Amino acid sequence: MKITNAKVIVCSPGRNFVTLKIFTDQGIFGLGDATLNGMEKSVVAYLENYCIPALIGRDPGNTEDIWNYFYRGVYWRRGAVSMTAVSAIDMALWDIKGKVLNTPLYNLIGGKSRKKVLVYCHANGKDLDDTIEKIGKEIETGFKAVRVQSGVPGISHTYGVARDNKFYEPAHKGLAQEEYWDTSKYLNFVPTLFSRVRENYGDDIHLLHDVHHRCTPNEAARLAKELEPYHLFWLEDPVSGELQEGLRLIRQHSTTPIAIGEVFNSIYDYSTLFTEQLIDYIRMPLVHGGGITHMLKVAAMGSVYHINTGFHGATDLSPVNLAASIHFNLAVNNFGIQEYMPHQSIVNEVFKTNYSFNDGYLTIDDSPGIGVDIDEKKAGLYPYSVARLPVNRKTDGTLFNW
Ligand code: CS2
Ligand code: MG
Repeated sequence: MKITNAKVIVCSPGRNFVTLKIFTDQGIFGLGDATLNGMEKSVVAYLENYCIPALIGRDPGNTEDIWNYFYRGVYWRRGAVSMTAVSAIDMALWDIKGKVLNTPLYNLIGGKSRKKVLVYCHANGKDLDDTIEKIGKEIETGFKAVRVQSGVPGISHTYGVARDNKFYEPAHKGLAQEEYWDTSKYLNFVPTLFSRVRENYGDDIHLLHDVHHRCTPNEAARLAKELEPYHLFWLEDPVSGELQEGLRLIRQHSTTPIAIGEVFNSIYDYSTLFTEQLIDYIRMPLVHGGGITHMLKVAAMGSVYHINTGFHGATDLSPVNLAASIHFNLAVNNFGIQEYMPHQSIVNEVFKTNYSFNDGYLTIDDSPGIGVDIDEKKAGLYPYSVARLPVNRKTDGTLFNW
């Protein structure tokens, strides 16, 4: 079997998505998600100029060799743009493998370790009362785990909170907007928020929170310690993860579980975090973490150190990535939780999906491969439009992590 061609489909049903479609000489094709929010066109250029010409003529069954060709074989390897391209190629090849063998992806990577995939949703409100109300609605919808983000008194736009009371979508149309940030106001507010949430909804609901890289290790240690009484499922990205050793300080001071890595793209971003058991959950998703081939190794290494998966799953990751993640989550033993931010309904006009949500869990049908298709005609109706993530400054104007 040979790869005959591949193409990149860029569309924007409500938000931008990049999809790689790989064709074979047996009429079977595979799909991979290649979306890197706000940097879509860089991945498109890398796939079109470098990867696709090198894919043609290869046997799509050789997923390990092809993965290494685009990782080890590339002198300028790693980085978000290249790893998103590698991920898309790998995902599409596993999709083809499943279709050739007429079996769903999960069967190729261990079969089902569980019946369904626990997910968490987002609840975010403009202030404390609004957030409390939003959490109630998510619990009524059936969610067993809720990520809680709230507007902070004294900060005009906080990460993760929808503007104009619409639902929260990462990225805004046009070039990057600037936001302002005040860590001390944030740190003073968050424990009160979680105390109110537990008071209102009790101990059974799983609660998560995303710091979005905004604390120093010392500030993060304070926060993790002060949140201990509210038993979070996890505290996410308490610090930006570049300095892996920085996580030691948080660990020494608190038992609040830590999730990190939605911006990581390699097993080496995790090495110290794993071997020193500094975290509890892997956030790096299939779409940016090298696809199924690499993430199987990351999950396996994590399992040695009691670390579970908790993949990133915001709306800027396409339905192809979500479906592939459900297969993966069904299969690996050390699955923890999956982020599930349902896509706008317009997305389902373009992507034909095979998963469903019921009572806090996602399941997937038995279509071969990943099981998602793309309607290219419909995709053509929604052309790419420039959208960027915000840039963040401290209140005095100093540039800061977003
Ligand atoms: C986030 C995302 O879902 C999350 O945990 O941190 O909203 C993230 O900011 C976006 O996916 C960035 O594109
Ligand atoms: Mg996050």
